[in-house]
Amino acid sequence: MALRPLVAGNWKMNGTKLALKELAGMAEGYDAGLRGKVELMICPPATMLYLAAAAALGSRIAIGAQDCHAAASGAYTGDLSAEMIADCGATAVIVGHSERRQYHRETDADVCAKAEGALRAGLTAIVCVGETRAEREAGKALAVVGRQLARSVPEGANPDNLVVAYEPVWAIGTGLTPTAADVAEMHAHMRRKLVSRLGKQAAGIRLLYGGSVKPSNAAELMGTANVDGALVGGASLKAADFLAIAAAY
Ligand code: G2H
Repeated sequence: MALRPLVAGNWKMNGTKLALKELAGMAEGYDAGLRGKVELMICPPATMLYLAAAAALGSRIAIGAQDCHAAASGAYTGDLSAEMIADCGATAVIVGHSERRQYHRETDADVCAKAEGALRAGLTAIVCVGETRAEREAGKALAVVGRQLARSVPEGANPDNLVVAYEPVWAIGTGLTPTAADVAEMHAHMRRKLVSRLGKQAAGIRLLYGGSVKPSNAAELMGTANVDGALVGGASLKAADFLAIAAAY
């Protein structure tokens, strides 16, 4: 079954509201011919969520956040709940990105709690998983990612509220990418794990590849079995690059 592809841009900690002009360029290109083929999403910094959601209105480019707190509200200075993100007009949130796991020491249990928060607030959770270079070289990539999936994906996940992004840590922002065969092997593994846990419906959960996706490698990655889209970092900051990746479908 071919799923409707999703190309999501993760702007990370880049940009001020001036960057919204890139979003306008993306909306223009999307409406000019891509809309029927692929879903687009931009995940800007939280400071831009409200403005981005308002700017994206009408273009049907979805807006997502890059992280959320697990709780709905409370004394958590500096944090944002999934409910607040939804209140901005966003429809999704990335959880468990390796930069959060690495720099904020987030565990699989933390990621699962955040994903539960996302589902509670009616958002789609984009759960990120991926092995380090040492884990891949030790032949442990499939086991590591299988374990992350088992522990990070919440009960109640389904194709309408869950997207999984496979992002090998060693490929993020480095220009390195795994071979298409490695990506195919990992995505087939993730699909099997999700189906065995969540049942046949998990065939409809979109599995994105992320890590140094750019216009020059998008077609090969996107043409790989069980790759239902991309999570794009650096190359999502400019409308021309992001649209070229989306057009690779
Ligand atoms: C991986 C990816 C976006 P980049 O983090 O999530 O970033 O495409 O810059 O490697």
